[in-house]
Amino acid sequence: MNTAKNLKSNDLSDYGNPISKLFKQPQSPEEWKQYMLTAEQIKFYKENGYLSNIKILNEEQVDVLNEELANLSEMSEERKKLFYEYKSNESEDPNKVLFHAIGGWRSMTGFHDLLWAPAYRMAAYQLMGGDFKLFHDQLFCKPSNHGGVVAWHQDYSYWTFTKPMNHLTCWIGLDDASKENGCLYYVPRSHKWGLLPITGLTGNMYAVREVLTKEQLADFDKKTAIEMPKGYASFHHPQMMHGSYSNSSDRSRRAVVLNSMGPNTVSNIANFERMDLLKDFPSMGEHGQVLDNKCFPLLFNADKELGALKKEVFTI
Ligand SMILES: O=C(O)CCC(=O)C(=O)O
Repeated sequence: MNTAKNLKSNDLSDYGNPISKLFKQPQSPEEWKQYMLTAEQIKFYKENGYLSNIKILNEEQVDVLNEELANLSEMSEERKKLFYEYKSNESEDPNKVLFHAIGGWRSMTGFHDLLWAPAYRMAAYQLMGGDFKLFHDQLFCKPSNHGGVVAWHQDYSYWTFTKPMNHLTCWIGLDDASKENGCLYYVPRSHKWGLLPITGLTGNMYAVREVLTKEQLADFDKKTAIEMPKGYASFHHPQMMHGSYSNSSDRSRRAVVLNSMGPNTVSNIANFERMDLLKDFPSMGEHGQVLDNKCFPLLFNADKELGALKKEVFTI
């Protein structure tokens, strides 16, 4: 069990630092080196819009997070209210199940501390090209045999209530992910297509096809499956076309997603037409205001963490 002692608040967003010993933090700039991405990896991300197979969690850490997920059914309604969104089944197919929740870091110690996983923080710093804040986290879990799809989409289509587009997604598997149990797929280089409209997340896998050009449709032939062992991550660009098929295998496919943003990201709610979706989200403040409250903690401060080493660290 991962315990955090002497916490006064049940709302873990009151803690802008790790609260347990689950992730050992580097104690010097030198200790960050072991997590650094190479220049080749950064180049790959830039060209293709994603970078996969980055180890973030060891077995013990995966087990702790999965135990917290297993205990979710017993969580009090009071605590569940800390989630920004909680859908036991978001699948539009009545025969399938897709658990999707946003904001789990506010009520589960392990998921809170995951935000400070050093391998995640270093890679995200390099791929974002600077200091960054938490935007939000997400859980996407497909049970064995009848796990639902996540339809092809671009993340930023859903996030236009913030600007500029300076976001990064990190998908971390909590089960070994393969084609059979519904792993993530990408269309390499699709981050250069420009922004597409929302066409639905959990119903028709191919709904997005209606808004694509002939060339973009042809690019789908190059789609690539991101098969990875549990504890490994794939990072992607906010305009990356991605999705995942159903799970009819006899294994579950659970994942946690960390969404980060640049430190000067502002609220862009003036013309946002889906404000109802944000009703339980942290306050977005006034239109044009920097997102700056306890729910958007700064996760990496390069001057503080890296000091003089900062000059040697490749970023995008
Ligand atoms: O876990 C999945 O299948 C989908 C995840 C996703 O859409 C994302 O990471 O942005």
